[in-house]
Amino acid sequence: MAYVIGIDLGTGSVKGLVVDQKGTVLSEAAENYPLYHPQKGYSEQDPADWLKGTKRVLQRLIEELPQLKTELIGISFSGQMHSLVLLDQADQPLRKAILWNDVRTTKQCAEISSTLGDRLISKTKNLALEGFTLPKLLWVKQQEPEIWAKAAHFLLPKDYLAFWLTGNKQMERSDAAGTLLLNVMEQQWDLEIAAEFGIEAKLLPKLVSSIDSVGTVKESLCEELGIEGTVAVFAGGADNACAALGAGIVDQDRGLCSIGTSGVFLAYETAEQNYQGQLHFFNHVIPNRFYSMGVTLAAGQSLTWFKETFVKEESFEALVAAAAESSIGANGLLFTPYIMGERTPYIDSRIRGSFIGLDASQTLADFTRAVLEGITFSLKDAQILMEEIADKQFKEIVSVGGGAKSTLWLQMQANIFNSKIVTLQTEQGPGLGAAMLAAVGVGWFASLEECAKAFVTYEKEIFPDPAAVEQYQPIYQLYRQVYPQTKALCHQLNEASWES
Ligand code: XUL
Repeated sequence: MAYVIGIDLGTGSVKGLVVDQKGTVLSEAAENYPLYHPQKGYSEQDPADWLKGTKRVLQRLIEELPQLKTELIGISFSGQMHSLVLLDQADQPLRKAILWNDVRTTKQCAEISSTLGDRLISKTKNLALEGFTLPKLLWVKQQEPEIWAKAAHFLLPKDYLAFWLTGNKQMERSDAAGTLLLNVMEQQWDLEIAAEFGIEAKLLPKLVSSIDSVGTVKESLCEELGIEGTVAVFAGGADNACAALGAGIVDQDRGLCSIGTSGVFLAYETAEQNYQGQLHFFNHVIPNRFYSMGVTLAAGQSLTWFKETFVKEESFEALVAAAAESSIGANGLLFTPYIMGERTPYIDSRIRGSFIGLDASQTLADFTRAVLEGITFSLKDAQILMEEIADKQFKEIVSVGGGAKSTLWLQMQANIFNSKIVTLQTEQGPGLGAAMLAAVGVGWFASLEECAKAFVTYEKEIFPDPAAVEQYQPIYQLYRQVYPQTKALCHQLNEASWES
């Protein structure tokens, strides 16, 4: 038997999955690591923790399945996007990694937008957001010149992991797309942008594609782990692209709705689109393909906040199931999930959420239902942009994460998106996408599409109820008015100081 491992280097933990040629997951292991917040808005991680965690994951997988020592043939990765790893001449990290959810770079984003003007969207297909990598590079250059002077290479988290495993440095394109230094359609570094911001070309790593081989696991590591064979390492992909692959988003027929802490609505793209930065637009892990994506910053987080604040003792399952006692439109209550600011369709870090239409007759069930509906409406905003700007017509939407765990919420998605919803038989997230990259890399399949046919199985199918679809339409139109009508108020609240 032969096996591959998919490693998902996330923000909270690193997870590993052992997969065989049929796509069966034989074993899983995960290791957590800390997040550092040295100042408000800062979010950092120690790259050494990623390596320690990954080594432990590999050790645990090998302990559980000792045949991996001789039968493991390939490894690939999925990684948190955008986070900056800066290395010196001797390939040592110069500082902690500055993560995708770090928001210290507002000034650098403004500088990028004003310097590049229209070129920003035409070349990178995205707007300058605090989370992306170029603003982080500029921040280090401006705020930590002594570190910048020693910078010899920059990598993204999973590329650093590939370097640790193989000794070879490169950056893979679906991740490079999130740096704002890649010309997304040409799939090459944009040397004009780099030069404009004083980033020397030698800092930019060699670009590779997701299924490209980037070497083999180093001998010293094989010895430490007890691996006797040769293990090929493949470049891997950005976590959202790998999650899409693992959910079978390999053509235009299927969209993806993923509700975790944040929520993502994602579509496969074959060509350039004119989203003007309202949606993210990145390279897919499938060669020469792309994906567009809308992000609701606090999707599952809105529900968690609501539960923890008002009904801590209740379980999620019971709380969500009880929302069935309410009805479409939550008895006149609307919720907007902007409790952490928003990305799509409004890039606004100062907007905040609201409950609108509070009435003395409303119950806990109405409030819970309003939260579920608000999160789903927010993801529909991305779907509408895809339909209106790119004429997308999804045959079905794959629902994963928290939104796929409740029958009520699944039916709500079908009614609000007005689309058939499907769920996955076993949900493995981006780690399965990473394993699929390795599976194609080692030659088990001729293409990622072929691998998806073999590895991804759908389970439930939920169809929209035409009467409910109609009832939701005017409610969604009201929801769309909440942002413009609360924006000024929220910005003023945000600026006001309530300290006495
Ligand atoms: C995408 C983004 C996040 C990270 C999380 O633009 O910022 O989804 O990839 O890992």
